[in-house]
Parts: sequence; C-alpha cells; structure tokens
Amino acid sequence: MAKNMATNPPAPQKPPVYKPDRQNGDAVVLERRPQKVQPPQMFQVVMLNDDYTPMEFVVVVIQEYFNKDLETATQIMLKIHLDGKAVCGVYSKDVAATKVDQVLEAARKAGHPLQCVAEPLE
Ligand code: TYC
Repeated sequence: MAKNMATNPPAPQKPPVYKPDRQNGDAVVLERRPQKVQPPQMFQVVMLNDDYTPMEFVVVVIQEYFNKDLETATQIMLKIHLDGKAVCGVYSKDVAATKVDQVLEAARKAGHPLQCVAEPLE
C-alpha cells in the first residue's frame, strides 16, 4: 500500500512560551508589601459589683457563660466583690456583645441587678 502523507494530521503547534531573559535586563520583581490586614479589635467583658446579687448566682453565671471552672469562677466573683469589677473574658466584638446580653438576660430572669459591660481593648 502506498504511503499517503496527506492523510496525516499536521503536528500540533505549541504556543510560544515567554521566558524572562535575566541576562538581558529582564527581571522578575516580587515586591514585599506591608501587611494590610489588622487583627480584629478585642473587647473585655467586665462584670460589676452590686450589693444584692447573690455570690452563688455570680459564680454560676461566670461558669456558664465564660467557660470557667468552679475555682476560677469563685476567684473572679471575689475579685468583683472586693474591687468593684473584674474581667470575665476577652472576645471579638460580636461574641463580647453576646456574652453581655446573655448575662443581663439571666440576671433579669432571676430578678438580680447584676451588670456587665464590654470594653474595647487598646
Ligand atoms: N456583692 C455581692 C454580695 O455581697 C456579690 C456580687 C459579686 C455581686 C459579684 C455582683 O458581680 C458581682 N452578695
């Protein structure tokens, strides 16, 4: 059988690849840019003393909403009682606001005047 070169498809053409010629003044420059993303602002949730809320209630609230064990919660409660206030935890803005809402709602339901606030850090 005679060879028929016309039936063979042409070899696929590769596109030209651009290669920077570092010998010829072409340089690849990777710029170091200053970090633009700032860490989120943090808020401390501060609980305040009063003369009426029972100590046991404050300890339970600190355990429940600030994930502290009994001993740590008792120490924080006593610090509030003696100093007038103490930090229960540090969180992002939304989480801190939620903690404040949860504490105020639990106090309101139980009929205690317990107060707590979120304060920005820095
Ligand atoms: N001072 C309160 C009492 O003697 C106890 C107390 C502690 C209240 C901490 C509020 O955030 C508080 N019963």
